[in-house]
Amino acid sequence: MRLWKGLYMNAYENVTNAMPRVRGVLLAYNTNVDGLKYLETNDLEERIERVGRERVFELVEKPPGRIRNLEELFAGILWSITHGKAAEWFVESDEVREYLMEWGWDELRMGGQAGIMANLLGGVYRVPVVVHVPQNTETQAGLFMDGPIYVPRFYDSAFELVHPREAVEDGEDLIHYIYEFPRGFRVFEVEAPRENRFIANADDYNARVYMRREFREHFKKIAERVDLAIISGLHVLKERYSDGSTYRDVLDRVASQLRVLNRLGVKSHFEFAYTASEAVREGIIEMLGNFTSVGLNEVELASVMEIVGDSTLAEEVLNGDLFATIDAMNLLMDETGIERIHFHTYGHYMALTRYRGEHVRDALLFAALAAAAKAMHGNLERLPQVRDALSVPTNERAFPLVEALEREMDMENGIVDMTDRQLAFVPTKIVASPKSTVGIGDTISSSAILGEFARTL
Ligand code: 8BR
Ligand code: GLC
Repeated sequence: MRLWKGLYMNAYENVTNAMPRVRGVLLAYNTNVDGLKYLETNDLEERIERVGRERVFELVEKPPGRIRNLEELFAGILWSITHGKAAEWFVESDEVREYLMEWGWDELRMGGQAGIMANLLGGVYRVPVVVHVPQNTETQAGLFMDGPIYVPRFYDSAFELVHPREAVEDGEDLIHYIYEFPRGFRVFEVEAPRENRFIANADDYNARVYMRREFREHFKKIAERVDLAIISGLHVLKERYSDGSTYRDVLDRVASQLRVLNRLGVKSHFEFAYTASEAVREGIIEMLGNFTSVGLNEVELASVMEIVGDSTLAEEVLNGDLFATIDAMNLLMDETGIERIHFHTYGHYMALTRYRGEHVRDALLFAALAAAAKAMHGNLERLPQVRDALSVPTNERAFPLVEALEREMDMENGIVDMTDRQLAFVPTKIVASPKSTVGIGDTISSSAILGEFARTL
């Protein structure tokens, strides 16, 4: 498939040439510290034996979805390994938090969608970004790369944007303990069917989508500095909190900020993440029409279909059925009125848009290069790393899907023209032994929306 090689090269050039046109991107709300640990079989088995192997295995069958003791912590880790699936549970016990801190990490990294995108867009792509950082402690601030990355600071009514390292404050380190394992990783009789991670989330701020005062009181001044906003972090919302407030209070605040963005003509992208609560998911779907764009993976699209479609369609999406996935994207667009839906899965991405143009496909190709570079290096530091990903082979397993789309929908060069919509499809680059997987989804979605948007300026 020589075609894709040429398309990939052009896409890289087109997108990187256009990026300097972007004046600013707002990234909110979740920024935290990720403590990454690459699991080791012996260490993990010993720890599980110590808390009681039998009990832990029982809990894997009935996953509690939160962590109140060590048995639940290890059940979460084992559940992820057994299924090869990502999961994120809250740590509700101080004792477990202490244990996690002592167990430690191999590497501290920027975490949270907003934080990860800030380093990518500002630090690697050099596009100015304003980022929401709930607790800008020394550890947190130290994880920001150099570059045009800013947090707002207000003095009375005066306002300035400074790099997070110039705005360090006292506060709590919001640590998410990330346990990464490779495909084939073994613990006792369990073997991981694919690489993934389990997250033990010990963070009381992002859990409630904490919004800093500057963002609540001066949002308009911040919004005036940007032409694109990427919103994330709502997936962790609970239906009700102990002080009587609910997820609705948070969604209302987000909706009012969205109105400000829309009035100012700022384009907005919502980055979906797996949202356990159905009520919260429904609340988010109701708001989607006020965004320009949404990004999601197969698990997330299926979970949305449970609400706007039916469980059969959800199941088909989850099983990777291409045409069912396209139906689901169309249905989501019908139901919400949103202009752009970007779907990513292992091996290919699609974008359904209410407008046309090769820039949509090019942005997906650029995003696939960024994802491959991220998988290869764990942390992206320089734009040439993205360029180097051109040498990673294009995923041949997606070629039958390309042929099916060419046959059934007259796709040409990755683009399907529909009466009032366009579908772009790209086979991606897959790195054989990825360093880690956390943050790749964020890299894909933010690179694609930025890459596409830059070319419209
Ligand atoms: P989510 O976390 O939103 O699911 O995004 C993860 C994405 O990372 C997948 O959809 C897939 O496209 C990409 N990815 C994974 Br996982 N492993 C990869 C690899 N080894 N090379 C390139 N992309 C990968
Ligand atoms: C979630 C996690 C965070 C991680 C991010 C990566 O937001 O809470 O720790 O960095 O996902 O996508």
